[in-house]
Amino acid sequence: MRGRMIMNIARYLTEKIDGGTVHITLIDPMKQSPEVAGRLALTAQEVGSDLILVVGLSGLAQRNLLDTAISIREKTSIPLVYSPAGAEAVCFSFDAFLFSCLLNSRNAGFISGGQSQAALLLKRMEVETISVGLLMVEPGLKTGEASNVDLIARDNHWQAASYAAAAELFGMHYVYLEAGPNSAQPISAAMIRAVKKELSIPLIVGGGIRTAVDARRVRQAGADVVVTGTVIENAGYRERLRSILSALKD
Ligand code: 1GP
Repeated sequence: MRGRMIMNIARYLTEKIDGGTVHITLIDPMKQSPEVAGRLALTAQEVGSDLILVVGLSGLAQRNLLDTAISIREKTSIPLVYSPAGAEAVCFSFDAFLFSCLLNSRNAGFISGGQSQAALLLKRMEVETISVGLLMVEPGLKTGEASNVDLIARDNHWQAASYAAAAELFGMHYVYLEAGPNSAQPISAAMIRAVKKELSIPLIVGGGIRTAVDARRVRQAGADVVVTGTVIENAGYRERLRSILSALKD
């Protein structure tokens, strides 16, 4: 059963980052039942993941979100955060909300439109929000297509660093470099280094991180926070996740 603690998630993350690289386990509620989502989150916690991030993509049903949040909360005690796409599905069984702006989308709905639908609700509920400047890098895959992104080329380090610097100047708390869920490879170490060099806010990196080698490379290049999703959906996920965690935390 989840030992419930009122916690400031921004402070929790800052302290964790000060102590090393943070790992986030991403769960898409549309990919499995709430029961299974709870079990996956428990495994993530057992192998040392620092936080569970539930993503609300278009088409997510309110009921599914609620049941997934309840199931994860019942089984885990690490922070549980929700990243809503808008106001289509929102529930307040979370410790904080990621308030993300997809900076390189061509569609204003992904930059501020969806966010504005949820903003007043989040303010009135007085929940903690953490603002994130999200940057989609090649290949982007389905998520990149669905969000009509002007993808940053894998080797265009200057463009990635420029967007990241803009996020910082906008006052965002984090920059998130995303290669797209299930990407064949993670963001390159060279791009991570180039972005990190220009930033004084923490850097999150995700997409295509499957192995300890990937995780170590991303960490050594300068990622403060590493996000994995797909790895937990496949057979043998406990061991895979365990080796990713040891590459991040050793
Ligand atoms: C995290 O969206 C990604 O940033 C998830 O990517 O599924 O490839 O781990 P993977």
